Amino acid sequence: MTYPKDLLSTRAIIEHGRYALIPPEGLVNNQLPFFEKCTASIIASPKLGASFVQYLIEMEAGGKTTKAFGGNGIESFVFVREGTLDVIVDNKKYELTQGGYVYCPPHLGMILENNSNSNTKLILYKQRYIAVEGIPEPWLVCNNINNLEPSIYEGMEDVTLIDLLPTDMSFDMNMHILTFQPGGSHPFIETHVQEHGAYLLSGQGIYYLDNKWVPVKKGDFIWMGPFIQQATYAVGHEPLSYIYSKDCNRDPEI
Ligand code: UGY
Ligand code: MN
Repeated sequence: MTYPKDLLSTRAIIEHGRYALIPPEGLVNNQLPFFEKCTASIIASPKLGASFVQYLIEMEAGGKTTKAFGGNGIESFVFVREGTLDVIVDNKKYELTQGGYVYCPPHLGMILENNSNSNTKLILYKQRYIAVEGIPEPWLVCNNINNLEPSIYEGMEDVTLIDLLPTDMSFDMNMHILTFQPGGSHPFIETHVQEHGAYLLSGQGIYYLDNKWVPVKKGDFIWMGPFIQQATYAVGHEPLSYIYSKDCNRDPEI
């Protein structure tokens, strides 16, 4: 790093409690307890207004966590953006490659290990599970997005959706991947109670957030709070694709 050639500027937009756009250029690395040979950027937390915590983690070769992440009522999720990862839950090892993921239910925690010779890039997520009497707890899910068949989104051939977790009442969250071919868009501007933590895996677009159009691209993170107006048009030459969280299957408390 050296002095910039021009005035300092940023595309980041932070509206506490409403929404945020966090581009990769502004990310700052943190050290976390029990994460060895890892750098972590915390991209969403209750301090922003989110009900969950989301991280971008880079694990060096030999990097690992030395204490279980999640458990005691906290459900967790890890997705491999680049490289490979071993995830150990309940003494069982799950070997992930790029596109692989593990969802860990709230009574279990996961240990992460990079046993390869190169860096691994992860998306990590945790939130407090909302139990409902009479509904069984969710179960561990391990898969790779390359094994899942995308479905056509809202009848639009150039937009596809992948659900990473089961659409079962036991689950109070899901992770999805939406992919828009250039020129593709949402069918309408959404306004809904659910939050999203969205990480852009590829492409470029113009995103409608809180009644403003904002340019976005690969590597950006968008937090959308409850009832924030949202939709996108994909632009450029590559599909716009993002992985996003969504809370589901629960009746809000009053
Ligand atoms: O599932 C969703 O709510 C999704 N369509 N939202 C979004 O892409 N902003
Ligand atoms: Mn939405």
